[in-house]
Amino acid sequence: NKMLLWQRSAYHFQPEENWMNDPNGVMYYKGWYHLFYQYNADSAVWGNITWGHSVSRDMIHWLHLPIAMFPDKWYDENGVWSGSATVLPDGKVIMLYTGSSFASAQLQNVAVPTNISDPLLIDWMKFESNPIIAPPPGIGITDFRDPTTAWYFPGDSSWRIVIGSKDSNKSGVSITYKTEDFLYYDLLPGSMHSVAGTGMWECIDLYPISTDKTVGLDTSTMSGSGVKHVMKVSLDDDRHDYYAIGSYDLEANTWTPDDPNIDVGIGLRLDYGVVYASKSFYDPVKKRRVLWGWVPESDSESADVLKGWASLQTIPRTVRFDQKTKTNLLQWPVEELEQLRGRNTEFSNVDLPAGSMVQLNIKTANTAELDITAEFEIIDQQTASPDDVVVGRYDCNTGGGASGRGALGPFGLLLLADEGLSEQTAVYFYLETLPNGNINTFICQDGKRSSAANDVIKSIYGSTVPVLDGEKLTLRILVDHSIVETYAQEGRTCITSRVYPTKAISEAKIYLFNNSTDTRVTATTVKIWEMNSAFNRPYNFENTTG
Ligand code: DQQ
Repeated sequence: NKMLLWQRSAYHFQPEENWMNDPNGVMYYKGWYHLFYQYNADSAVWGNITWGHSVSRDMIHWLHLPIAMFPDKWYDENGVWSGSATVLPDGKVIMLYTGSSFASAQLQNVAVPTNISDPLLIDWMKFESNPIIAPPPGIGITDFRDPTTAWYFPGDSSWRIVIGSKDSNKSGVSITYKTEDFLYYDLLPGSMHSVAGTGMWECIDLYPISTDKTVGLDTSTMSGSGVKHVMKVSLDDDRHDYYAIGSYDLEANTWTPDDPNIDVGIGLRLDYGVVYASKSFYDPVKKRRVLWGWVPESDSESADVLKGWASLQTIPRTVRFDQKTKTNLLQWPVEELEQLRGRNTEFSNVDLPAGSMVQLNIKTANTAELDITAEFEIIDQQTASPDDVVVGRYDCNTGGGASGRGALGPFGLLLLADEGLSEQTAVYFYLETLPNGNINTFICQDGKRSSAANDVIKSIYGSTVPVLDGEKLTLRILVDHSIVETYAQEGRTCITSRVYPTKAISEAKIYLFNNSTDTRVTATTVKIWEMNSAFNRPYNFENTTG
């Protein structure tokens, strides 16, 4: 089936077949980036979870290795669930993960490489003393999972990890353990942080960021000037990743958000599309923090079974503090992605009067594999009529999408469009005027008309994006068959969604559009690169370079 084959990605990570979910144990080791992932080797639906394993020199081209861990012990018989890697100062690697036991209790375990001189880390050994942590009193046996990377506390020469859970009032909580040897663990009193009403916290990530430098920080960098800590949680109840920027007090083991109104789980989302269960690591080679996220399917389970696979990972993203706004992270595709950029077409100063649409003729028929950057400027900004001035009126999901019309938007791009425009995926800005005259800028991704199929989820995703005085409106969009990833204003707000066109699968068209009622917009520059495919294949053990 041509349509189903088309849906496979050309440069996003995916196994050759079957089901994948969370990224696990991401790290750099002896020249290779390692990605492990929740993997069902038997079918395209979740179940029988093992740890898939792939390696890469650049996080773009991947070589698949044998499965690293199987559910072969009583304590992980029901699945080798998510976990994280810690690379110790002496080079040893510790893998902490959750086993779902034969009785479905969530138990924490340790695995280590059998041979640490093997850069590929093919064979793994589970500790004799597993499980090393069982749910503490007051915590449900099925609400205790996904240990983090450990960080070092020089104060008492021990390591700390956190594990997510919920308490009896359905507050999300992070539970901390300390260990000196990764064999014995002590529960620290209290909870490092908790937020009422957020439910089970899956896949917690806690890491330092620099507020005055652009480099990333090793997970054990705890203090020093300009160090803040990001806490990220994946909310099981609403299936989204949330983060907040705050301070971590290592002595007291408490994390406090900078702004309690946008605490973790109730404020900023890592991605306003479908990304879930993300995890970051520190890359010592390029001194940066890199983040991965699971991108599930939005089609039906039967379609997944038919095509024989399900899920992608996001393009690895560098993540750092936004030194301009000081309120959010900046996420951006790792620079290595740019080596895949091929033929390029550029447009400048495309005039977009209110109600206009301009087709972009690009020098490729391969409109399913693109990297696009675009900048917009508003000319003749209309003052909104008093009727338009209602705070909080606009919302991407209910705002009428790309075809709704307002005084100051929507305007942006139509991608993966077929000849008659019956199929199209729109990425656009929408500006809302507030009573004080300030502007609220939204970035939205409209998949309502992305497919003629009726067994796929078609939504409009998005949120506000900070725009500072004098800034143009900027976008970067990665199109890779069934995935569209949008980064607005250098990655202040990100949206990733899945699309399943039925007609716009060959020679799809691209348009610029401005659907506002009376504002003129200029697309000052639009650059479109055709992307080359990244190889993504089994490791060749006969050839030492893979
Ligand atoms: N996926 C894993 C769990 C985790 C969940 C199981 C998040 O460890 O909480 O496949 O997607």
